[in-house]
Amino acid sequence: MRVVVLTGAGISAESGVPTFRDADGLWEGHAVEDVATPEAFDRDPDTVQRFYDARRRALASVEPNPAHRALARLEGALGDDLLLVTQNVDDLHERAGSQRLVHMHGELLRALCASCGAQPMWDADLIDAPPCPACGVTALRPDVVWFGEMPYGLDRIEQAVIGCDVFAAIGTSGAVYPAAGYSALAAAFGAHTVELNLVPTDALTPFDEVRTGPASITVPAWADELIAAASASTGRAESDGMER
Ligand code: BV8
Repeated sequence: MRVVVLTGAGISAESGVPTFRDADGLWEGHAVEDVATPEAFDRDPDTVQRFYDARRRALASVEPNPAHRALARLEGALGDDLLLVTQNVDDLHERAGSQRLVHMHGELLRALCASCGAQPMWDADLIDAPPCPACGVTALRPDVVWFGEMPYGLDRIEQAVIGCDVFAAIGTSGAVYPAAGYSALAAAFGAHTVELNLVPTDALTPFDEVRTGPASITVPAWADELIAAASASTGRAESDGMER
């Protein structure tokens, strides 16, 4: 059973990482076009650097929650049959143990050198324009995909979505493309699609299954069902093998 999971800010909400579009969301204090576009960075780099410096610093005080840990357990059971795609730029999936992971919108803990293209791991502030470790030029920005920029890993993601049997969208409002189009793509290729969210989103192509509630409750329950199904099918295959 090949599974693709797409996560959004909602999976990290219970860890204390603010979402974007909920009541107390990140965009509440900032207009998106003022902090998450290349034009904003060109116009006012300090505001954008401070916005991401604050979010990078905040990572030190948050922990993965049971939803992140459940997806790491699911990877342990499914191995290469699971691909975890996240729109999130926090490192909570990694800290929970997930390894088969694509950060399609980049990572807070990585910088990007606008001069040489290096993407060094980075946990300090960028507001003081430190030199790039690779080329020495003071041209480091957050390695985060802004609106109008090409997300990372699109080919790998699309291949996995087209080939999967189950597609789950967890804690995402479905407001941003191309991520928001993956559930329809999966459905078009015959996958069973599941949404796990506090509230159902009005996706263009309705999900086959919707589980509402906080991710820390719904994701472990859903993951444990898949783990049980995967071990049952492995058990059947082994017993068939023994009977032959
Ligand atoms: C691009 C920066 C060219 C990082 C972000 C059609 C095709 C392709 C592109 C477009 C298109 N139409 C429009 C576009 C352009 C644009 C776009 O989508 N605009 C929107 C506004 C219409 N897309 C782009 O520019 C993308 N690049 O298109 O490149 C291209 C062209 C063709 C094909 C391919 C490429 C770049 C998009 C990336 C933008 N960067 N942020 C950062 O600062 O973090 S977007 C931002 O929103 C975040 O990255 C975030 O990941 C993303 C989505 O938000 P969510 O994660 O869903 O969070 P949100 O707050 O919205 O929702 C939270 C959800 O959680 C809610 O549903 C809530 O109910 C739920 N929840 C809350 N608490 C809980 C919970 N669920 C469970 N449990 C809880 N406890």
